[in-house]
Amino acid sequence: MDAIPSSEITSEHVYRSRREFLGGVGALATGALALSGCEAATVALKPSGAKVAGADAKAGVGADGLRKEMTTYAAITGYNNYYEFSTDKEAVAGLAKGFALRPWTVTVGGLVDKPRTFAIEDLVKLFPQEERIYRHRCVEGWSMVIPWRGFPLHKLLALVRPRAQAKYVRFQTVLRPQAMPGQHDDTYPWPYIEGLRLDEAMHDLALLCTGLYGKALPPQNGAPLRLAVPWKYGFKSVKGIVKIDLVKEPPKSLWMAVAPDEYGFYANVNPDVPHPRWSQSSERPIGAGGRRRTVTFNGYADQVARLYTGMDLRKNF
Ligand SMILES: Nc1nc2c(c(=O)[nH]1)N[C@H]1C(S)=C(S)[C@@H](COP(=O)(O)O)O[C@H]1N2
Ligand SMILES: [Mo]
Repeated sequence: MDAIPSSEITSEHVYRSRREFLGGVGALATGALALSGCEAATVALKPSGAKVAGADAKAGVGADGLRKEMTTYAAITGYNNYYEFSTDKEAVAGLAKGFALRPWTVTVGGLVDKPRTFAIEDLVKLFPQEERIYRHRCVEGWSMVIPWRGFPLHKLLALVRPRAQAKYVRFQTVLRPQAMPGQHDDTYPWPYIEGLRLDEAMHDLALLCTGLYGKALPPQNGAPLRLAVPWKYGFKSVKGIVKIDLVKEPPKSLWMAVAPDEYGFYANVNPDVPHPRWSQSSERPIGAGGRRRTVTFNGYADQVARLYTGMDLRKNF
């Protein structure tokens, strides 16, 4: 892995200091950053190292046992799953370096009244960019805590006016084999496809990300536009988005096509449903050492459990 330029390290330091400052002026921070009732906000107001009632601040573990300390910029940008570039997590950043992010368009269509194609630079100007700290749990059993910048997906969907027949949202990653060496590996049916049920996509926690640690999103993290769905396994958080379609049927994701017995459509984080090849009951927080227990919906149950009332989450895994 390449050495991290000092400019980026400085930026992380400044970002963390700003967090601590905001954490110290609760009322202002609440107004500026918080989402009422969201764990994202709770985390945002407890910067690493800050004194938090009932928490082990040093270890970054809250009273609820959940990790709240942000993963370093170096780890978030140096340990990546982005199979279009490589299946080697530490090789992705190097291979993605210089990946062209302009021109870039995002087409939003399908069962909508107002289909549109946006130039990415216009799209990011349409909505205020928010900062949200989310936990990220990869299906492989590792986790991070990531300070994203972005805007809720529901704002974009509202703009195109989904029709009544639209029940699901399908996301498609860019197809650019000349710049993405992994797309020559035909074990995988490129382009990468992911999907959400429309009500999941409309949930305020579903975030379209444009930045990380207060700066532009690096290519290895899915620039210029990637999804973060923090209550689901990481593979649902599709990167390099060029197309979003409102559809009638559940989209077949790349992972469902490759291994339907291992990867379901829902992929909600669930410590009680093991992957066929490993347990999901605990996770390895990157940069923190040791293992932590994994929690249902990755700790976002209060916000999202209502989406699944009456569903058997073992069958709908
Ligand atoms: N297009 C695309 N999106 C993707 C992936 C991928 O290989 N291709 N990997 C997924 C997986 S498995 C994870 S864990 C996250 C990793 O995001 P990060 O590298 O920003 O942490 O991206 C997800 N989105
Ligand atoms: Mo993942």
